Amino acid sequence: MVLSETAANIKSMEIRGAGRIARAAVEALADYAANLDAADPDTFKQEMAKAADILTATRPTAVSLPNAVRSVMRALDSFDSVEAARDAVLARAAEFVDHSEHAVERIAEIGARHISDGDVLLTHCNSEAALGCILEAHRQGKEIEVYATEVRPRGQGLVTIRTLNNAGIRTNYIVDSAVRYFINDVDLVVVGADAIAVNGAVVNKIGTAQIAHAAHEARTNVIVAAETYKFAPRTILGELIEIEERDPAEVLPRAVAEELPFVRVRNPAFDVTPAEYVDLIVTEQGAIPPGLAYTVIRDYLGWKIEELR
Ligand code: RUB
Repeated sequence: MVLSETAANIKSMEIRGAGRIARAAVEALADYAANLDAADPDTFKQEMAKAADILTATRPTAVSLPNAVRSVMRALDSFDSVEAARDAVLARAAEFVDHSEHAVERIAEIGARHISDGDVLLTHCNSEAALGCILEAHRQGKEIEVYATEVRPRGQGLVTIRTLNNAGIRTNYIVDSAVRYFINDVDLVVVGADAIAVNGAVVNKIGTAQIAHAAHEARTNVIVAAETYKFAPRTILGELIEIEERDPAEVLPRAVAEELPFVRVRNPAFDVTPAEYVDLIVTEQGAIPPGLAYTVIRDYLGWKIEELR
């Protein structure tokens, strides 16, 4: 797929979910590098940087996207030929995709350990990392039941219930606002993440914070399944994670909105769940309490506070 097509598909959410977005961006960068004609390594690098910017500008919240793109672009640090630079990009991109796929499998194995036989789970949105844990627990023969939310306005819950149904997992499909009504029937909330801040706050699909709040009130545990590249390094500089606000027409048809001049439709795609509502973050490197988010940023993303100026 050409770069502009991948960028458009990420923006329109044809490609969606933080992990898939990261892998698609990396593959698009590799494809771009493979076909890029450049007179010298500097021009090659400049053109690659422009391509990287187009991809990172598509959706602002999923930090997996800039983290993945940066990891490929770092391969371009110093080269004396275009061919060597190209090979380095292709190798790094393949390495990232491979790492990402293995990370999801590893998270599934680790996450499944936290799911017990007989558990009733609740998930929100459509996260391959969160679903990986649920599917793996089921594969291990644990008897589980799932509540899956509808996920207004884009309805990602439909993708989730199809996957759960195809696996033969007993599933209850509920509207987003029914979470508190059912939370006492739930043993464990399992969700994914688009970004995790240094203080352990988790950014995920809009509604996650309300769910985690209801779970906290009901003393129901919340686990977040997230690859280490979902951690946001720049939050150690005090930067906030930008929350994407999408087209109001996703919530209310434009024709109806035009009849209501005093009504402004707001459509944030994500929200922030405070660390105190999160019990565990399952990464491919192991499960950590949210308070240890900095260690992931330091040890796996290579950002050390003592090296920041
Ligand atoms: C998707 C979403 C998912 C995370 C994690 O939002 O919030 O929970 O991206 O997914 P959107 P994964 O549908 O707006 O992209 O575990 O697949 O990376």
